[in-house]
Parts: sequence; C-alpha cells; structure tokens
Amino acid sequence: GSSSTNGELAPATQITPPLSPHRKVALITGITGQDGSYLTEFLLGKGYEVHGLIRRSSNFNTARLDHLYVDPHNSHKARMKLHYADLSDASSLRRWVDSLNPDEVYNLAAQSHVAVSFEIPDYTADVVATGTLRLLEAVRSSSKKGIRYYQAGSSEMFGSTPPPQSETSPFHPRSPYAAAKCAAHWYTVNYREAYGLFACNGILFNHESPRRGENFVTRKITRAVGRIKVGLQTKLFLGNLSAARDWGFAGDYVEAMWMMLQQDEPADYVVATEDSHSVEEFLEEAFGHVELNWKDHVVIDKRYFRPAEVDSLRGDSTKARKVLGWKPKVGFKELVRMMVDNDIELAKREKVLVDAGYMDAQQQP
Ligand code: NDP
Ligand code: GDR
Repeated sequence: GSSSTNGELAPATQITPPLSPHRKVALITGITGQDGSYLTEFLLGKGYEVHGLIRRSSNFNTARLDHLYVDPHNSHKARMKLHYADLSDASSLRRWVDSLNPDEVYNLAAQSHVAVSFEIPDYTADVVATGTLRLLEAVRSSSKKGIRYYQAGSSEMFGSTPPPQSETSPFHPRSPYAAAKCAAHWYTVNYREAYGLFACNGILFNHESPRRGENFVTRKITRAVGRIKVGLQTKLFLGNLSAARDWGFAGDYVEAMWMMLQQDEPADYVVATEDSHSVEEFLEEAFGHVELNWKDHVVIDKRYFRPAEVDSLRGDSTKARKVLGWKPKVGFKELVRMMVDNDIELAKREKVLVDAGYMDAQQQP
C-alpha cells in the first residue's frame, strides 16, 4: 500500500504473468500477511492462478496485496482472487478447497505473535494447531487427489534446544504459539504417513522485510529509527536485548516453500541463513546505518519480556541447500539496511502529514 504503514513503499516489480491454459492453482491461507504477499508475487511470476483466504475484519487488512489486486469486476485478467474464510471455521476451509480444486495449498495463517500467544493461548491453539488439522482434513477429504500441502512450521518449535538446530533436533517449545506449531507439525507428518498426503513442513527461522508486522522486534526497531531520524519520536521501548535470532529475508524464504512442493517426495526442511545475531546487534546495525546511537534512545520496558524466552536460534539448513538447491540471497546487514531505508522514507511521508496538521507526532504506529 502506498501510504500504509503495513506495506513497503514501492513494490519492487510489476507482475505480468504469462497466460497458460495449464496454469497451476494455488490456495494460500494467511495471504494478507508478510509471507502471503511475497509468496503471491512469486507464484504469479511463475504463472500460477492464486486464491487467498482472508478473514473478515472491521478494517481493511489487504494493504500488503493492494499492488497486486485487479478488480474481478473490471477484468477477466485477475490472477489473484480473495475469498472469506477463517482457520477456526472448518466448513469455510472445506468449501474453498472443494470448489477451487487447488494443485497446491500453502497454510500460512496463524496468530503468529509469540508474546501475544501468552495473552490469548486458547485462540492461538485453535487457529495454529486445530486450524491446521481442519485444513489438512479438508485437503484429505477433497475429491481432487494429489493436492500438495505446505505447512508453515517455525524455529520457535526448537525453543530451548541449543543451536545449531536441524531437522533432527528435538522440539522444546517455550510458548503457547510454539507448542501449537509443534502440534501442527505432527498433524502434518501424521497425514503424510497415514493417508499418503504430499505434505511438507517448512521449519523456517525468523524472516523479515519492509512488510514485517510492526510489533515484531526488527520492524519495531527500523520503524523507530526512521521516526527518530526525522524527529517524530525520541524513545524506543524494548524488552530482552540479549536474545539471538537467525534473521533472513522473507522474499528468499517463500521460494523455499514452493521448492519443497516441487520435489518427487514430500519431506520436512529447515530454512535458515545459518548466521545469528542478538537484538542488541540488530540495534547497532539499524541505528548505526543512519549515524544514530541506539543507547541514546532505547529504554528497557518490563512489559516486553516474555514469561519464557527462546535465547538462541541458529539454523542448520544443510538439507534444504543440498536437496532443494536453496540458499539465501540477502544477508544480515543488507536486510537491516533495506528495512531502515524503507522506514526512513515512510517516516518522511508521515512528517509531511504531521507538519500539515493531519497527524499527531506522538501517535505511535
Ligand atoms: P503474519 O502475522 O504477517 O500473517 C499471518 C496471516 O494469518 C495474516 O494473513 C492473518 O490475517 C492470517 N490469520 C490470522 N488468524 C487467522 C484466522 N483465524 N483465520 C485465517 N487467517 C488468519 O505472519 P508471517 O507472514 O510472518 O508468517 C506466515 C506464517 O509463517 C505464520 O504461520 C507464522 O506463524 C509462520 N512463521 C513465520 C516466521 C517469520 O519469521 N515470519 C518464521 C516461521 C514461521 P490478518 O492479515 O487478517 O491478520
Ligand atoms: P519471535 O520474533 O518471537 O522470534 O517470533 P519477535 O520479533 O517478536 O521477537 C524476537 C526477539 O526479540 C525480543 N524482543 C522483543 N520482541 C518484540 N516483539 N517486541 C519487543 O519490544 C522486544 N524486545 C525484545 C523477544 O523477546 C525475542 O527474543 C517470530 C514470529 O514471526 C513467529 O511467528 C515465528 O515463528 C518466529 O519468529 C520464527
């Protein structure tokens, strides 16, 4: 979206997919999220017809997709279509799987915020764990055979298992979100073993972008850097700065999802950069990029500490690199700079609105 704080400012590419009578059909849950938008761009570029399930919201929730949207009333060329459904509503999932006959289903929908999962554990389990089961059941019972299924697994499942974490490392979840993702992982393995479903778990380590939700730590930091730099904000409140994460670029990671579904056999894969940095190192890099010192602005606020923390994640993605031929293109420094540069531009636009009296400078994004 152009002036939206959700999306990146200018889409990198215009999608002009080739017309093919044999084009594949993909169904994506969580299409309005960070990964959903990148995966949609990627699949449209490959000539897919993309259907996305969106949930009803009192506000528009499609800002990350606006640049891809073609009004179905005005054009028979619309190659991305959106439908209402919810992971908590089995009948809606079954209806869309049955009527769209997808070749591939990507289950990206989730209450994906780890800290929030401690506040709404029951809902998180319903959407993340049971929602996955509902979708698997819709795929299994569909009259269309051979549907390929991707499950958005997470490095959070490893939790307190020390790095490096690979497909054979034990799960030790540290949050309701992570425990629910473990259940979803095993539902997916079980449907593969019990029914012969072509189902894959991607165990993806953290991946970020200018479209990252604003209450995840990377985007929270780069948004603040932008606003501090143009004078809209002075302080940034954060929690634990010593946690380490293996941060990659979301655009690289959605390719791995697709690659998993193009193999001869279904399997589970860790996807990671194999490089790990602390939140403090992210701060150094992000503030340093625009000649600011994070220590002049960051205030520690207890409310952002979690009841149980995941201290250190660094993936071992040997299998994905060997079998899929996947590797990340964007490294840590490049990722941080991409996000900061985007958010400086975004803050400049906000400044125009503030200066004209259309927006309150204190209003936090
Ligand atoms: P986001 O939080 O950006 O997107 C989540 C998506 O799920 C949104 O489209 C959201 O809709 C949708 N959603 C939430 N609840 C429901 C529901 N009840 N029914 C239907 N849709 C729902 O997440 P990301 O794009 O970052 O991540 C995609 C997936 O990958 C998630 O499952 C996440 O847990 C997982 N993951 C993410 C990683 C990361 O680093 N980004 C790493 C590993 C796994 P709405 O827009 O309306 O809120
Ligand atoms: P994470 O991402 O929990 O790894 O889950 P997040 O960015 O929320 O936290 C990363 C680390 O930063 C610390 N932290 C803060 N986090 C937030 N959100 N806000 C703060 O103010 C703050 N201060 C410090 C956290 O404690 C944590 O250690 C993400 C999500 O995308 C999941 O859906 C996904 O499964 C995993 O990545 C892999």
